[in-house]
This record gives sequence, structure tokens and C-alpha cells, in this order.
Amino acid sequence: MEPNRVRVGPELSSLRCSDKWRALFHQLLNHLPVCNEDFSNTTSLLTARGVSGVEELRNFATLILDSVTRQGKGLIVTDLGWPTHDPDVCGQFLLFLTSMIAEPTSHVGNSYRPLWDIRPRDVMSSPDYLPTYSEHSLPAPLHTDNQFATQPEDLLLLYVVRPANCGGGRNRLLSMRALEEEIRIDEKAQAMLDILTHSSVPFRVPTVFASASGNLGPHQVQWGHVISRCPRIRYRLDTIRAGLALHPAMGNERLLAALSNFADCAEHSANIFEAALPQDSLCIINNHCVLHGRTGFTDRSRHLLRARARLRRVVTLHPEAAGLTLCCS
Ligand SMILES: O=C(O)CCC(=O)C(=O)O
Ligand SMILES: [Fe+2]
Repeated sequence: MEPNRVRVGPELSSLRCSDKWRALFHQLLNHLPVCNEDFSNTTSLLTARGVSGVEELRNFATLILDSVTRQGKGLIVTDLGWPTHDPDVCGQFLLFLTSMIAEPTSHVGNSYRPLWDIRPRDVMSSPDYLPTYSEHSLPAPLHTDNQFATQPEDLLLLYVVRPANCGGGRNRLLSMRALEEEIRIDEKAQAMLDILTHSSVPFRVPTVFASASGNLGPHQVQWGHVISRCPRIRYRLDTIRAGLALHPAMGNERLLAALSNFADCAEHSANIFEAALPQDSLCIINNHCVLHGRTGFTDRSRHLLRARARLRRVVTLHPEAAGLTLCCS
């Protein structure tokens, strides 16, 4: 595979950033708010100040939005030309682009922190600490993000500052639509989906988010259904298991079996897409109907930036996308 070419499948498309768009991003250098400031008025402020290129970048944003809404796909954009030696600037570009598409959300409850580093760090190893995937280098089984929120975000964006150089840290994607289609004829799998549709399960909030939100009680949980209309899928096995450990009465045998069965079906699906995302690429994932994960890695300098965002329900960027939700049904 050429270094910056990503093999794609039916649920994922790939786009190489053009020289024109790369140049437009560079024109924005020194004009953007610092990371973790509010970017919601940035486009109008920059346009009013006469900074050129802002309006053209909207077309780029529209293309991305179109791909993840109307086509319900994930999208990988390569060769953005962002300065990977300066992750702060990459973060500014990521938030600027995200805010043209949707509304970036904060990773922690008590302050606006829309950007999150995915980079292994030394975490506390107390038995009560529930780590999250962005903190370590172990494999991350397929899951959706922020499943412990009242309403998980529609979009997840991962920008690669530095890929792992050890052959690991490969990203994995699985569309729920493809998985449901694959197991459609299996009666046992249908029964499992039924249980996951009708049971409310507790998702335990990973410790770093619970404590950063000022909720120091490590036992915070959010109740939700694994399968519903919107989001189609809300799932992460370790947070559910940790939630059930705190609410053992809910963990009946049928539910526990359905959860393991679902994990098996997902992890062994023939429809998983796996790729080593190149440096300076951005993967945009529909977090309501696409599961994602990654393989483990040993190169601790691997570094990704993450943003999450909610679609504005009245979308003005693209008339045909107006009012669309990202759910796959
Ligand atoms: O490391 C990655 O590529 C993704 C990690 C992840 O899924 C997460 O932080 O939620
Ligand atoms: Fe994730």
C-alpha cells in the first residue's frame, strides 16, 4: 500500500486533501482561537475580518458532512498538510473544521475541553480505577464513544499526529448495519439483539472523566439501551461490565450471555475494516451506528487528537442534508 493511501470498504470512503484546501488551512494560521476556546463564531468572525479562504473551506466541510450523513459512512481524509510537529496547531485546525460541520462537545463536564489527547499515559492502578482507551496502549475492543453520556455524540473525529511505528495501533471500524445484515439469518443472534434492545444497562463512567467532572464518586453510571433507534448502537463491554458490578441485580444470565455473544459477533465479523491511519490523516466516524476500536501497540509515542461533536439538527450547509440525523435506520 502506498504510504498515504488507505484501502477502503463499502462503509468507508477516503479522500485526499487537495493542494488548494491545504493552502487554505495555512492561511488560517495565526487567526484561530487557541485550543479549548469556543470556535462556534470563528467562521463569521474571520469572514468579517476579511481572512480569505474561510468560505471555500466550507465546501470542504460540506463534503465531509455529506459523506457521513447522507451516505452514513466513515470517512478518512489524508494529506491535510497540518503541522504534525505542532500538535496545538493541529488541534486548532481540527476544532475549526469540526465546528464548521457540527458542535464540538467537551470531554469533561465542568469545563469546555473539546480536544482530547489519545496517548498512553501512566494511570493510577488502584483496583477501583476504570481506565479508558485513550490512556493506555492495550487493544481497544470495538465500542462506541461516550456511551456513558445521556446522549452520545453523533460524530467522532480522530486526527493522527503520529502513528505507531511498531505495526500496532491499527484502527478498526464496523458498521452496525453490516453486522446486523451479517447475523440476520441466525436465530440465536436475533434473540441476542432482542435482549440488548429491551434491557437497560448501566454504563460506568471511566474514572478520568468522572473525577474531571468533579464527580469524585467513582461509581457514577449512566443507564441506556445497547441497541435503540437513535443511537442505533451504544456499546462498550468494559464499562457495562463495570456498571453491572455495581448493580449486580441487573446482571441476569441472559443479559450477560447476550453481551458476550454480541462482543464475539462484533470482534469476529467479516465486515470489520482495519487500517493503519497515516500521519496527518483524519478519520470521521458516525458514532451512532459505527463501532470503532484499535489494535494494541508498543510505540508509546503514538499520538492522536480526538474531538466529538453533535450535529446541528437544522443543517444549513447542505440543503439535502437538512434535518438529517446520523442514525443509520
Ligand atoms: O486509539 C485509538 O485509535 C482510538 C481510541 C479510542 O477508541 C478512544 O479513545 O475512544
Ligand atoms: Fe473510542
